[in-house]
Amino acid sequence: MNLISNSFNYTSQDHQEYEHIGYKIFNPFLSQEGLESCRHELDLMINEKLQPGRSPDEIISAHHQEPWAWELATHPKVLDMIEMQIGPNIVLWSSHLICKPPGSGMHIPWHQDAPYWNVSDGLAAGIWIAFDDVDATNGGMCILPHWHQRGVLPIAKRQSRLFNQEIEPSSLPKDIDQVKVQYHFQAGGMAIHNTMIPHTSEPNRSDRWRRVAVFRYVRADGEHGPKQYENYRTGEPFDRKFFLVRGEDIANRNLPRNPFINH
Ligand SMILES: O=C(O)CCC(=O)C(=O)O
Repeated sequence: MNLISNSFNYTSQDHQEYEHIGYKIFNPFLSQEGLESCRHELDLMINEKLQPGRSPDEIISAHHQEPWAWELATHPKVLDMIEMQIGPNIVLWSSHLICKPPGSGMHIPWHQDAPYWNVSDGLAAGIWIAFDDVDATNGGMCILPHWHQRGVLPIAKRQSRLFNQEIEPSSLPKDIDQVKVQYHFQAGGMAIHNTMIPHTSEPNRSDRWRRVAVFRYVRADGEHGPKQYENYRTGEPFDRKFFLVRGEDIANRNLPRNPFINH
């Protein structure tokens, strides 16, 4: 099966635009059969495998367990794009399925990714894939174009389990509603955003699902900080793992290459 649309090709012009504006949207990205297959797998995960009581917008690093997510995150066309961003030695370190059910799902405050993670900032990259049509009403994302060039913005603490910090509101533009870009996606579309670009998303206020996957990568010689996640099926904690998905283990960390093979 062709997971990814034949029309998707990350060119050097796309890359220049991404570096300049700080984000870039590709629509379509998944092929029709790829989209259907991913949606089928997501339905199984949400309806049959998810630990009762766990929210479907907090499924973190399920690529350790779900071959379809691994296959998508490590697809050669995806890695070709990531290689243009961070070089040839690529580590996959996180996936997040942020599936906001109709009339629910979390509010994600304005934040920059890099200061939030304990992995290298300038050396990291990510990809955001929509499995449903996504817009302002069903919890779509907003970003501030060009703001990746402004360095780390002041941070305010916030009471929340998953996002316990946000950009200090006074550091955001006064005319934010005019300058922010609201993502409008058709199901199967994909976006990349610079790890320093401020972004946010609202709860899903519509009667439609908003299912999205975010995969994150870092260079093999970048900072690989520790963190614990919870198994989405059982709630059991497990350590963040760094998989070398392309290139060489240049920092000699004995990185595993695949979660489905015993190393
Ligand atoms: O998908 C969203 O709602 C927000 C995603 C996000 O914050 C991220 O990709 O860092």
